[in-house]
Parts: sequence; C-alpha cells; structure tokens
Amino acid sequence: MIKTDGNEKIGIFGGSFNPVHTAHLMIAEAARDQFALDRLIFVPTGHAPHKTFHGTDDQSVRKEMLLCAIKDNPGFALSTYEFEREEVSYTWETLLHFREQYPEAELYFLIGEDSLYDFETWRYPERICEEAHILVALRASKEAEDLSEQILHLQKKYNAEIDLLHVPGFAISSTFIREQAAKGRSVRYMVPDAVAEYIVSNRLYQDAHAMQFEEMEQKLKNSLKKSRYIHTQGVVATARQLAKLHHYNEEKAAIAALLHDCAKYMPDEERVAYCESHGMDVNDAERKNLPLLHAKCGAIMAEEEYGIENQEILHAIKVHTTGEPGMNLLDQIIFVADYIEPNRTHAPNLDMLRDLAKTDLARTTAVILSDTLEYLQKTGRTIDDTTQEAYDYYRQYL
Ligand code: DGI
Ligand code: FE
Ligand code: FE
Repeated sequence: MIKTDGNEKIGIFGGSFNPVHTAHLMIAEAARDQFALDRLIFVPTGHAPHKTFHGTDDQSVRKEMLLCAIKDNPGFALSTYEFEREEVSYTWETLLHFREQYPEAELYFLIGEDSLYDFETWRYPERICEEAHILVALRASKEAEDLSEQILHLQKKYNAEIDLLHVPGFAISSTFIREQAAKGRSVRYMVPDAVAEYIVSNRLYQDAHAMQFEEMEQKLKNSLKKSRYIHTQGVVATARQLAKLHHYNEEKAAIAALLHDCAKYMPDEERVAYCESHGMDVNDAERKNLPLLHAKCGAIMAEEEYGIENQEILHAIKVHTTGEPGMNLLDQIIFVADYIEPNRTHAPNLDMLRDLAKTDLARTTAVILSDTLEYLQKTGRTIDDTTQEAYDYYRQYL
C-alpha cells in the first residue's frame, strides 16, 4: 500500500535461509519497525552454499520454511525471484528487479555487519548504493564505533546511505541449527514453532555431519595402501564417466566409488562381528572367505565413519563384489567401474567391456559375472550364492 505522506518503503533481505531462524526474523522486524517500512521482503538465494544429498537444499524446502516463519506478520513477504533465475543472482541485479517492480519506492537492503567489510568485493557496489539504503544489522553487544570507519569509507566512496539496525545479539545461526538437527537435538525457540516442526517431520539436515568429498578422500588415503588408493581413484573417475553417460547423479556415483573398498584393510577376524553387530547377515561363503565381507563392512563403515546416510550409495558399496539380481543403476555403475577402471590389467575382455559399458551396463554386468564365475571355478574358490544368483539373473542379457 503506497503511503500518502511519501513513497512506499520496501526492505529487501537476502540470504540462504537454510533454515530461516529467529535472529533473521528479529532483524527483519527491527528494520520494519525502526525504518517504518511498508513491507519487508525475504529473498532466498537461488544457490545456497550448503548442498547436501538428501535435498535439504531444495529450494522448495527453504521456501516452505520461510512461508511458515512469516505467515503471521502482515509486514513480511517472500520473493522467489532468485529461484526463478538460471544463473547466480548478484545483489545489484536483484535490486534492479525490485526497482522495476516498485519504480517509486525507497528501497532498503539489509546486510549483516560482516558483509559491510566484503561489500566492495560485490559486483557493482556503486549501483547497489544508488538504488538502496543499506541497513547493517548489528549485534547489540557491539559498539557502533567499531564499524564507523568502514561506514565512513563507503559513504564517501559510493555516496552510500548506511544506517545501523540494533538487534539483540546472540550466537544463533543456520549452521548451528543444522548441526543441532543433525544430532537430533531440539531447535525449538531458535526457529518459529512451525519451522521446528517442519524440520523434524521432514527429517531435514540429518546428513549435516556428512563429510565433504575432500575430507573423505583424505581419511580414505590414510587407511588404504597406495596401490588400493590408486585403484580407488580409477574407480571414481570411471564411475563419474559412466554416471554422465547413463544420466545418473555424478556426485553420488563418485562418493560410492570413493568408499567402495574403504573396509578392504579391516582385519579379517573383526569382519564377522562388525557385520553382525550392525544387523548385517553373514552367509557361509563369506565365513569361509572373509575378505569377501569387505563389501558389507564397507557399507557399514561408510555410514559409521564417513557419515553417509544415502541408502543408494550404501547399497552400491554393499553389493559391489558379488553383485546381486536386479541391481539398480548406481549398483551397476560401481560394479562395472570397479572391474574396468584403467588400472585393471589382468581380466579378460577388458577392452570390449570398457567399450560395452558406454552403452549397455546390464550386458557389461552379465559378462563380468560370467568371467568372474569362470575364474572362480578355474581356481577352485568357494562361490558365494549371491554371485551365482546375480549371474543367473544377468545371463538373460548375454
Ligand atoms: O575389491 P576389489 O579387488 O577392487 O574388487 P572386488 O570387490 O570385486 O573383489 C574382487 C574379488 O572378489 C575377486 O578376486 C573375485 C572375488 N569374488 C567375487 N565374487 C566371489 C569372489 N570370491 C569368491 N570366493 N566367491 C565369490 O562368489
Ligand atoms: Fe572391492
Ligand atoms: Fe575395488
């Protein structure tokens, strides 16, 4: 609603809001109140920096939580403008969008005090200052003088209009909330009740403690022999290629490949107990041939030690040695990549299999199982029932 005594005043508050929390809402309300804004618009970023594999970064999830959080405040609104764009949105572009929508309005752009120091690294700071007043949210514990030098500098350089927003300070952050949720701890009162309920009922952030890929690589490197690590890197590269060719998520394939042999060097005498204590059945062939259990142990270890909760990844690790009937796409990618990765040299038919894998994973799997069974028979090894069942299923593709 346009005010009669002046132009409409619109506040714009950008952030990942993953999740939106009480401090965000207090900042927004302080801005609305202290600067008599007609509307305060939350603008979640299109690409949040905290990607996870369970889709907790789904834009729709952040949007739902924002809607829950702002529904009782008629002065608050949500814009999904940055979701609708293909590229990353820069602040100046977002401001331009709101300028076009509200040509006469006074725009206020909310930032945290940290951003005051990054401000000059943003694209076109001068355009931002031209379009909007900057409101800097300040923790109440902090003295305004601490920031005054930087504020003066920006005012002089860009003719910026900068004001401070006073909000009670406490160390609440989205990161902290995700960590709490990951541990199954309460996040009540850190977020509005409706948001807390949403987080719990949708099991959000359950994998917030999963490691980053580089961390996993480092940890794995320390627990494998060099040659095994080199093999693993070959499987990762091959799994990525296969994932791309067969339209599967490359990151998931890379993680499954990275961890497929993570339990290769667990002492044999620990394997059976490790499986049984984690509810994983051990069959006769595995008892007779304990190294076979590195696949099942690997699935447990990937979950326990590397924080992987994605069931598809864990399953692909579990069946990577014997295969099983009717494997899904990721299972097949890992099963095949393990066999054909570039460091493998001894198996028969490698050239043919490397070529075939590009177009037909089921047939490749069938040939690998057939060759493996032949090799096991020739060398007089115990054949795991699962390997046999996998072959019986896959022979239809030969
Ligand atoms: O761990 P990798 O060496 O990278 O590869 P892998 O996990 O596929 O393990 C390969 C070994 O597992 C290879 O020597 C064949 C063996 N294997 C696969 N199925 C069976 C089997 N060994 C026995 N004894 N019985 C099986 O059914
Ligand atoms: Fe293996
Ligand atoms: Fe392997």
